[in-house]
Amino acid sequence: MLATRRTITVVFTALCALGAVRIAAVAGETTGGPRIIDITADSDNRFKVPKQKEPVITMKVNEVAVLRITSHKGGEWDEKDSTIHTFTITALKDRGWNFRLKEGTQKFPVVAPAEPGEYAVECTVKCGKGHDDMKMKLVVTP
Ligand SMILES: [Cu+2]
Repeated sequence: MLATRRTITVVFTALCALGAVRIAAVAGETTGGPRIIDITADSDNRFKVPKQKEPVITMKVNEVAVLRITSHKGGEWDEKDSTIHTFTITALKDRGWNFRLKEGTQKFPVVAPAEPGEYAVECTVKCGKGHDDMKMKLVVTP
């Protein structure tokens, strides 16, 4: 009888611990974790950022964030791997800032550079009319 009660207590404690872990995990998704930055690479061959007249994103030096880029086909795309646009910062290419975009939404973890300043973003896939002007800016603040 005593043994049974102890077993029940152990099982109950274990279930409580599992519950606590799950709650922590859910809370982490909503409050913790890196900031998500939304960008659209649109079918009119322009970058768009919500609430921005000109497409600009701002990060702090060394900030870790996730770019969530939603892309739509323009008039042309790269037939080889069906890349429809790219999000490319030439100055930061060797640090991973060069993403080949496919139709739909993709997430890319990024780290802002240590040097504050303005960085030009461009699309390097010939995506049709407007391609030459398919540009936006990353502003890195101290
Ligand atoms: Cu383009």
